[in-house]
Amino acid sequence: MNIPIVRRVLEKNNAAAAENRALFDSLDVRCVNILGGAGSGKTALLEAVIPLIKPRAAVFVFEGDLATTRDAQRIAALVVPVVQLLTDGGGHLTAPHVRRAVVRLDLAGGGLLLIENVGNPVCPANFDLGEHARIAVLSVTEGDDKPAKYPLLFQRADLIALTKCDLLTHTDFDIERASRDARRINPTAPIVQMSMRRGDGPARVAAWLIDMIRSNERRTNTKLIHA
Ligand SMILES: Nc1nc2c(ncn2[C@@H]2O[C@H](COP(=O)(O)OP(=O)(O)OP(=O)(O)O)[C@@H](O)[C@H]2O)c(=O)[nH]1
Ligand SMILES: [Mg+2]
Repeated sequence: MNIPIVRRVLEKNNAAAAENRALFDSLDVRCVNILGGAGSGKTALLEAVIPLIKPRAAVFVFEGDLATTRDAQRIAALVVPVVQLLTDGGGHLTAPHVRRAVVRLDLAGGGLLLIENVGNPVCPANFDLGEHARIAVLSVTEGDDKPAKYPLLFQRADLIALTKCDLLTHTDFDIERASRDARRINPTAPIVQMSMRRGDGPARVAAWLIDMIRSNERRTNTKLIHA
């Protein structure tokens, strides 16, 4: 007798994520998943960082949202290939969703694929998309207790961006407290204080991303486009 088996959603997702990563590796594409709460400044970070990377490497963007193509339109204004991934109410992107979108881009020349996940500090952290690295975004207007309250988001991050630092004086956000809690969960990820309003931080994040592309190129022996 055949017993029906329903696999856990995460197991299915992890298998698809492994396939995505293998595909990205075969194409010399580095993929970065950008996660954080709604309105934390993910798209603003991309808008500030992409122009700094574009002269050095091909950049592609997936924009994850519940509805609208507004973020994709903001990215398209930077003249980089972008695909809007709509979840129609879902609170996170999944690896199969990313896989379906990959065919929309010509990734054959390699480069950097930046995926802005759905604005949500909880669910996206559970879903591997096949990325090589994660950036966790926390704005100072969200409160300094968030690294302790949403540990998975920060635990699995390779870089933590503290955004909207120009608003620090208008909040009770304590950078020391947030950093200490983040460090306890994740001792190694760099914590970058950013303000897209003032232009603080994007150069550091861009350098970190370019470094990541370079290390991969050293590994695979391919070359960066030099400006
Ligand atoms: N003061 C200040 N405002 C910022 C900064 N970065 C972003 N904002 C504002 O914060 C709001 C949200 O920014 P977005 O970049 O759209 O945030 P997001 O995380 O992409 O939002 P979702 O995609 O909806 O989750 C916008 O009104 C931005 O103008 C910053 O550094 N300083
Ligand atoms: Mg956005």
